[in-house]
Amino acid sequence: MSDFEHVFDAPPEGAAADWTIPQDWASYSEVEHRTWDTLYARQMKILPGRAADVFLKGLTALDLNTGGIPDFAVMNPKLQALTGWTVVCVPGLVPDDVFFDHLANRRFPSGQFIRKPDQLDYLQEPDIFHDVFGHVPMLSDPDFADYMEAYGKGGQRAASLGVLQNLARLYWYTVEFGLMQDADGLRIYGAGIVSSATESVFSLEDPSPNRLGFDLERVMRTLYRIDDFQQVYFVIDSIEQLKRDTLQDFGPIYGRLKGAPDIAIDAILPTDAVFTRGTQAYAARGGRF
Ligand code: HBI
Ligand code: FE
Repeated sequence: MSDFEHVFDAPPEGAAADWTIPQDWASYSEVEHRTWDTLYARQMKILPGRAADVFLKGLTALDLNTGGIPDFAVMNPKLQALTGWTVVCVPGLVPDDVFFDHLANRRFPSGQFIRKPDQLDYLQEPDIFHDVFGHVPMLSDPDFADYMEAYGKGGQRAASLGVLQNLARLYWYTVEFGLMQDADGLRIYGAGIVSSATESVFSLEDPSPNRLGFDLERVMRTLYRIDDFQQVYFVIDSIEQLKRDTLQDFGPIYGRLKGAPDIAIDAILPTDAVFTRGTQAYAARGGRF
């Protein structure tokens, strides 16, 4: 199962058996380095007061704003010293089993390429800005680092049990589009949000989406959209809660999920903790910005 269209079935020319390729940092053009700088500067105008402290702290610790696309040879020793994670380059989306194997071994696969100057606001495939700016700061937090490794290991098991779509929803609504109740209010930590100028604002401030308390089984039953702003965001109390909830044995949960219907993307259940009852006006007018 994959949500995306452009997944090859074998590593392309020049890629290793695990789909990794060299970053070849010297090959990035001036335009590509400037694209990183533009995106970085734009997010830094938006994220203070919106991104979770843990994300901003990780971003600072990794020093990703030294001019142009980060060189993994410089970034990786810092990340490795903090949590034992490293970042490897891949050509783009990789098959699920390859993705999980990297995560299970504390390697985060990042796209090698960066978006073109006319794609600053939206692209569906994860590029190096989404993968490094969006994902890597959180990997400097020890609890989140453990959570991601557990997700990789869980993915291998979920695939063999035929419940990968349920586990993929957990990833979507936490790692990609998660919100957190920080000491000072609601904050974003999901990589899909913090790497997007528009969704950084929409996810917190637009009256359209529902914002609901995180509940593991509920999230695993909830449909999602890959091509537009989310219609529902789930709020965790802390990374520690996420880690605690997900380090349990998912066997009994998978057993219950088999008989349980999916939950609609805009549903609010009587059991939900409601932070915002959204108007859903954005989706009702057809969405896409
Ligand atoms: N490959 N490079 C890359 N990045 C991803 O986020 C990714 C992937 N392959 C599969 C995948 N994500 C998801 O479909 C799994 O989490 C289920
Ligand atoms: Fe991502």
